[in-house]
Amino acid sequence: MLDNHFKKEEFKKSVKENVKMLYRKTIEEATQEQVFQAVSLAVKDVIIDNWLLTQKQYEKDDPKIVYYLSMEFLMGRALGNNLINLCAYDEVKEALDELGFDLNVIEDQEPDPALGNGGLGRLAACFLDSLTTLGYCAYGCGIRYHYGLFKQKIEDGYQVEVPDNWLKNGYPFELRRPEYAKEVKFGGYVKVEYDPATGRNHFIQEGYQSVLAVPYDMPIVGYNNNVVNTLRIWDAEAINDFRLDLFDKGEYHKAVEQENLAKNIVEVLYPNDNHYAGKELRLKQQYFFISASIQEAIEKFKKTHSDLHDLPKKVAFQLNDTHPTMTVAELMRILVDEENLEWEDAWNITTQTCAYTNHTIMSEALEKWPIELFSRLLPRIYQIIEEINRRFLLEIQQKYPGNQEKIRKMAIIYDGQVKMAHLAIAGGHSVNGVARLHTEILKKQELKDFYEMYPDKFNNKTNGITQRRFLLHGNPLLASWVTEHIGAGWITDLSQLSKLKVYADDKKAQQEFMNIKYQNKVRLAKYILEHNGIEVNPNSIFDVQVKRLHEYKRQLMNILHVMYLYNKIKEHPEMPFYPRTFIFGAKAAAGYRRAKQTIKLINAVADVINNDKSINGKIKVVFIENYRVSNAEMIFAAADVSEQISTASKEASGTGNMKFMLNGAPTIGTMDGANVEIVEEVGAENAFIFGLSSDEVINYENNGGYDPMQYFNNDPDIRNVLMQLINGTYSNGDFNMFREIYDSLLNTNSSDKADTYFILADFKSYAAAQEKVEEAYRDEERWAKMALLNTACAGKFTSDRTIQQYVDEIWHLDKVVIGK
Ligand code: CGF
Repeated sequence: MLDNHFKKEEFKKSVKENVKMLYRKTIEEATQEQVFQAVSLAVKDVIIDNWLLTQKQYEKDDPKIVYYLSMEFLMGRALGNNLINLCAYDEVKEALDELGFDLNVIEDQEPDPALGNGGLGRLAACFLDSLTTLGYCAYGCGIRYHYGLFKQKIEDGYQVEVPDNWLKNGYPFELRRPEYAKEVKFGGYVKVEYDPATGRNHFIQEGYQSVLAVPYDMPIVGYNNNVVNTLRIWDAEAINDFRLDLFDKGEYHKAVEQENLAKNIVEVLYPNDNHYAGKELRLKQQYFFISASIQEAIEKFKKTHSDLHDLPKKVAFQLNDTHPTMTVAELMRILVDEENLEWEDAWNITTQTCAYTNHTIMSEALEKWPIELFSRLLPRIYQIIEEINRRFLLEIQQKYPGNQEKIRKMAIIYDGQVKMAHLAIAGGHSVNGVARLHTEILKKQELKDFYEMYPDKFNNKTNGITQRRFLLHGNPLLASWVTEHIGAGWITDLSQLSKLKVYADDKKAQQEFMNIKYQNKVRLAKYILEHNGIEVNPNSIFDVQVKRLHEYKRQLMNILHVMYLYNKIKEHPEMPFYPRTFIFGAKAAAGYRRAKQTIKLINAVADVINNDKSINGKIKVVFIENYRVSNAEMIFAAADVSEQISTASKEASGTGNMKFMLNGAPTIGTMDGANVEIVEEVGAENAFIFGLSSDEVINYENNGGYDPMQYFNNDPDIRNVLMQLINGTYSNGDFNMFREIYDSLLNTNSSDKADTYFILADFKSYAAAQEKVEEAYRDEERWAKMALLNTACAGKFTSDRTIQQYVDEIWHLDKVVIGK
């Protein structure tokens, strides 16, 4: 470990050597980026020793392995996090100081590996951190997208997407492993050959195109335990770069086809969160990384085990949403076609090995692939799914004789489509939601029929976050304060935070806590000034909503409320008003029109309000460009108020809510997702809850009866705000700029449903909750107590707890101790 072996002079020497080797420069001549590369290589060198040790221990202990299969891993920067987990952050900072460099600036040189969209991908990253810190043998399996999630620029208030070329300068923490490359086949047809010796049919894919999946490994460093696990992301290369034989025959197109297939497959991450786009390339991406990962897992298993029936004892495949559901069919293909197992045996092995996590009930996120596309691209996999479906339907018929409705609702293949969630449920032994409320909604509503048929498969695993990144690294001042008060145990056992509760009424502790918050606000204010050119007052309330932009998350309600407050201040300049800074950060999927209009609206409102001298800076609105993991850490640390205002029932869990809480920001929110459990932990008096309940929302959705027009007609404040969307107040007189948003709320022009996310229904209770926030904030002691208690009660929301529950109830892994 760096901590034990860390020798400052040696480290400095190795950094200088690396600069020389890599760039033929002295350290004095090197740029900050070059020093970043050199420092990272020096750190990687230490990590590799532990990586090797971990492999040796795994070989010796032969523990059960979990493969966390995910299209997304939103890792964030690695250097700082690795140093934290190696317990070498302060030492390296010192070493760099002596070399004349600032570790913070060096960390800023690292591109944010943004191989994910939002919560789902960041969850996967937190899980790897926790698995490794807890000492479990785990592989993350994903895709090495050449372009991660786009970088967001704001031009004239609009989002502009800029490609994220994160590999441009080479990424120092990855390791190419061509020796583990796998062939993945697409297209062609299936030839059936009867083998009289065995009496079995053999299925052979012919006329296909193939690509070579080449893995790159990234180390995942456990906290202070010498364990290093692996995130294995697959890149695609052409099998034989250029088919010269075809070229000679004049078939130039065919010759380049294989190469193009390889190039395209891993080129870019689809920028959708909670939304399925149904693109052929996406299906290729899914099969590509799953086939390579499952082939590799089976090959690895067979090196030390002779009987594939033992697979479930040694291997768990966790499907992060339906994106990796192909696992079920690919595993069946390998077991039946390549390993010659009987179907029933293969099915038992598969269902005992696979488990599925559901992350959303949003219907637009449900993956359904047209049969035509699926069977053309993956002919053998499609046949296998047909057979799975045939047998599954027989099971349904046996259980519910004559019930066609059940077949219609539960079939894996129906109406010309392959339904991935149904395959994932049938093909695994566990289905979990990501917060208690979400799991209950799955059981009662969305997956009711499946729950009725397989009640034992269903379970809840409330999400969590890693405190190592989101407190220890992101908020060093608060982290040190916590350690001074309760010791450092919280770093690996977050439940110990509850020991802070005794300080809730302690004036000195309160002051220190709020002083740290203030310093973090100053740090963020500086960032905002540098990046947005907006001066914000660190003494104002920092009211923050950072997350993906989605209608159900209701950034629109937030900004409408800002407009409403502004109107009030303009009408009653004398009324008491505690200064507030409303901070937004959000990327919208590139093709998501309404979301992009909302970004424009936020920026337009910011423009008007921030430049209105008459309100004396009482309100400021800031839209932070390019919200991502690295600036998120700083934003959470500086927040006073955490906006978690989704329409109840729509946010499966949320994880930003937990990061705010950990950093001492009370929640203003609906009873949705994990907010419910946050309130349970911290107490309703330390949060600001408002709005329709999930039952009320679901009831309106199922039975109708919601009329947003009533709110418009009966409430002059609401009417006023909505009219400002179409009277040019925020658009330099352009009546049409925000017309679509207005229409979406009232729908004066079409027969579509209006205000699908119940913004007008919740608006006034949101405004009332916001008044309570102000009242509470004015009372310094009360606020300090609330903030401190939020941190003290955040123990449940560590991903260490979540992972331990996955281990105990789904994966059943063995703990490994290095050097035992
Ligand atoms: O997964 C989400 C997030 N948007 O990525 N879903 N997906 N798909 C949910 O909407 C969040 O509520 C959840 O916290 C996250 C991780 O489970």
